[in-house]
Amino acid sequence: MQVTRPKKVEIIGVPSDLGANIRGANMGPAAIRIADLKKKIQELGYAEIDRGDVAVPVRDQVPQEVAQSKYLGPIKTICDQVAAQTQQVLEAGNIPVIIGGDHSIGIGTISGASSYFRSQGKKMGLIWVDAHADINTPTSSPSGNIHGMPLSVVLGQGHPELVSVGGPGAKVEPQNVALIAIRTIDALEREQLKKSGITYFTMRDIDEKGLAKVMQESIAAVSKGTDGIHASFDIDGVDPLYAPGVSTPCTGGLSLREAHLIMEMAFETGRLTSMEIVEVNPAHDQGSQTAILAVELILSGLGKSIV
Ligand SMILES: [Mn+2]
Repeated sequence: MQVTRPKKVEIIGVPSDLGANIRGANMGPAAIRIADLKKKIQELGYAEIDRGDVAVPVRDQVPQEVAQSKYLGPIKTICDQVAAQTQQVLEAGNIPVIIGGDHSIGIGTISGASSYFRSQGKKMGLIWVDAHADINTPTSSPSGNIHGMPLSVVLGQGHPELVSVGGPGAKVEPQNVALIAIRTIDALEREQLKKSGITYFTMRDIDEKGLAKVMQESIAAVSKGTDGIHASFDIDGVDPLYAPGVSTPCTGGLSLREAHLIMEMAFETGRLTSMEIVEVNPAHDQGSQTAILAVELILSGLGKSIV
């Protein structure tokens, strides 16, 4: 007889917008919770533990020299905490769901998940959904904002303080990374992307191939030789028509159903071990539309299906 343990989801809130120059993503975790995240996860049949929010300094209280460093020190401290918590949840056999917060927090989530797999001599794959490539380095970035750099960092490049979160070096291998829905890339970042060795699909690729095919190819890449998959879903990957509450909206994005299909197909691999939804910015939202979408995408990633 098959014995199944009760499935448990653990929420980690990361109310930080320090990685962005546009403010407001720090309110994302509150808006996502208010959109009934807990209740809806429970309705899906999971036990749910909310671990609360990771400590984040108040932006207006941070000294000016730290602000000029683009909040590098505080972001490192935040990511260290996120990494430790993500690893703890995986070690407990539970599913970490991280709610942001700007995308710099992905340095923490991915480093923590990677530490868990590496401690067992295993590897993980990474599905990254985004309008932007987030693969800038301090030398390629026009703005220096750290939320444009997390993918580079987890591939082992960029600020050494951030690369060292959760242990030294790259946290994922480029052949196990799939970047989906990109459509706005900085000039020097384009070179970074091309030489990175990751699999990437622009919106044009999605137009031509269809999202199901893009996901099949993505899943093949992130599954090769790995034992788990982390989904890092930047809500700005979705078209602003459906997700207006973001800091950096880009038209020409994913439709509502394409966004869901990504999470549904990721769940169906049976190996989606952790996920995060980032860049919900309630200061730019229309009503709670974007926070509600964030909850719905999490549910698709946890196995909610139409029938
Ligand atoms: Mn992003």
